[in-house]
Amino acid sequence: MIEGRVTCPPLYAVIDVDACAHSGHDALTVAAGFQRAGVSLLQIRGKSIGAAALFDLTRAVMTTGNARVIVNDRADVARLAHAGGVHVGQDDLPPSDARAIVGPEPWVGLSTHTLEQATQALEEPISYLAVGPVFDTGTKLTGYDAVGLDLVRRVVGLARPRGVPVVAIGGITLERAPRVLEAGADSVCVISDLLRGDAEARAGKFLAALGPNLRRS
Ligand code: TZP
Ligand code: MG
Repeated sequence: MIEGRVTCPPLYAVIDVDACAHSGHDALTVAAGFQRAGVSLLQIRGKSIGAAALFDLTRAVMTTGNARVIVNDRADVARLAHAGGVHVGQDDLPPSDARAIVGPEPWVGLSTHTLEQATQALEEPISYLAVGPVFDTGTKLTGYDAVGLDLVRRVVGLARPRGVPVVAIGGITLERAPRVLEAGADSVCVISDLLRGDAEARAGKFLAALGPNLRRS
């Protein structure tokens, strides 16, 4: 069961607290810069921080612009922060439980890594479906090999008739991003390549490269 159809913009930027620290960026500054650049969908990912710090960062990011802010892993934090949604993985609370916590309006996104997981995901009350890692990435050890653009195409083939947007993640660079949308993904979800140099300028380059003409090719 899908709760309601949503539209994902071509760029879904993830503010990963650890990736920001490792590259010398301040997470809140990055979030503000992304929003100035025009990013309208953000995820806050804080694997090494506690729930209180994740809540504080989420609330702070929500005051720096109008982007929809999705909280990684923690439906409780998303609800308490009145965030725009929660993103869960295969080992987190199942989407039905996350949905029960956040309620009907906020988005619930789910990570998948195989065609079987994607098929199962479409029976869940999700707003969008993520698939990856599309390419090799140093950011997260998912335990899965890179799935490639072929799985993206297959998942899009399953999800589009159901009206569920597909978000592709993993190893997506500025150079690769247009090909990912050409494969049918609605959005590219990016962590590390957005932190190369000036994050605001990098986000602007992604947005310029991912013109509306490339969506839903
Ligand atoms: N899930 C699958 S790959 C990945 C996540 C969270 C990491 C993506 O990071 P990057 O730096 O954009 O490859
Ligand atoms: Mg998770």
